[in-house]
Amino acid sequence: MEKDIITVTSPLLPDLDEFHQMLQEIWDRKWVTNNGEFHQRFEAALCEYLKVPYISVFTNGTLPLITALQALNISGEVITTPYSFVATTHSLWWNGIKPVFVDIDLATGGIDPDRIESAITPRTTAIMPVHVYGKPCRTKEIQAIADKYGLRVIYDAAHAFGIEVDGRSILEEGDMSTLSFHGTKVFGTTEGGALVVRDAKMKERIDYLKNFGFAGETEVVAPGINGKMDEMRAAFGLLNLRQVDAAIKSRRQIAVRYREVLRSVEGITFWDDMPGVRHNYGYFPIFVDAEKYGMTRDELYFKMRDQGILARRYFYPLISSFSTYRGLPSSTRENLPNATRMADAVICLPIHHELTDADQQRVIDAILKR
Ligand code: T4K
Repeated sequence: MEKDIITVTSPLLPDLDEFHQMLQEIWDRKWVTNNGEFHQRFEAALCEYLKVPYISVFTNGTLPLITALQALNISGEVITTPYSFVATTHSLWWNGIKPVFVDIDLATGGIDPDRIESAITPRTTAIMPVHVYGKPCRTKEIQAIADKYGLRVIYDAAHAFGIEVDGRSILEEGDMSTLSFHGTKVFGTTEGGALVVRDAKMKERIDYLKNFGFAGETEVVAPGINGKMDEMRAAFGLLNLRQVDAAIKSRRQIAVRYREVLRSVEGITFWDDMPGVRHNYGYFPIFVDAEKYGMTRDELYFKMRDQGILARRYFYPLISSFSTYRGLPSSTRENLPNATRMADAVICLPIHHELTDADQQRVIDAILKR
């Protein structure tokens, strides 16, 4: 029955009356998209909340990746990881760039900086790391390599809304960072996304690129795309910004409870908070060691599913194993032992702002009673 289903996440929804009032304003203005008032207010509010200087909002979290690569004229080969959502690598493919997969670091799930240099060739132009689950990558080491070889760094920070390290936004790392505001994220606008950039000139370029390349009524300065966010979603985002802190707080309580109970379960591991990091608890991945736990990851996953608990195996299978990418020289299991291991062990448990104690207990019981 529908009410018995526990989903991995649930969208953060604004108060309907407040949303209706904002819709009324849009109706009154008769201005629905193309850098409208809510769009401008949303960008300003995001800069303040996220502590970043310049942001450009988009209609989803994939177009910012594609646009970042365009804006920085990235070509040839880009180093990335296969432990992500397919959109990361697809953005390279859509720009005619060859992805070069480098293995991840088991402590962060992000790219292992120690393995980057050996993957650099004369065709390498950039690195695209992923702050997977919002866990910060080893950004200092990545930047040092990028500086040494003159490479750009574009972070896929789709999961990293509001993540700070020692009070500084993680989105300030590298040349650019992208965000996803998909409904499944901690902070959402139904569909949506953003690109965080360092200076006003680049923000202007991005704004052209997401508007077909138009720089004025009659001038097109680049082959841009349509990535503009409409007024309805900008209004949705403005309202959600008011409640995202409360949502993160609720998610944190759920993470704390999972850790308390699961710490003593043999064969189940997970990550603790990192010192100095403000986390957003967007995901709660656990890793199943079949031998110690007495059940494989998939056995546990399907058992939960049978009980109506829709946990997810993010990110299994690895991107490198999908048919488009399987034939790449860097896609072998031998090249990607940690990513393979993590993808084979992971289950992301249900975590969201509305998960009840009773439902969380059902998830816990499913794991404990094996
Ligand atoms: N880079 C990374 C690292 C990403 O993770 C993503 C997206 C991107 C880039 C690209 O950003 P976007 O272009 O998507 O903005 C979801 C999302 O569609 C996707 O945004 C996300 N990553 C990915 C990790 O997960 P699915 O296929 O898992 O979604 P779905 O429809 O199965 O939903 C999962 C659960 O969420 C459902 O069981 C119930 C709940 N849900 C979902 C929706 C859509 C709701 O309760 N309400 C809803 O409206 O992909």
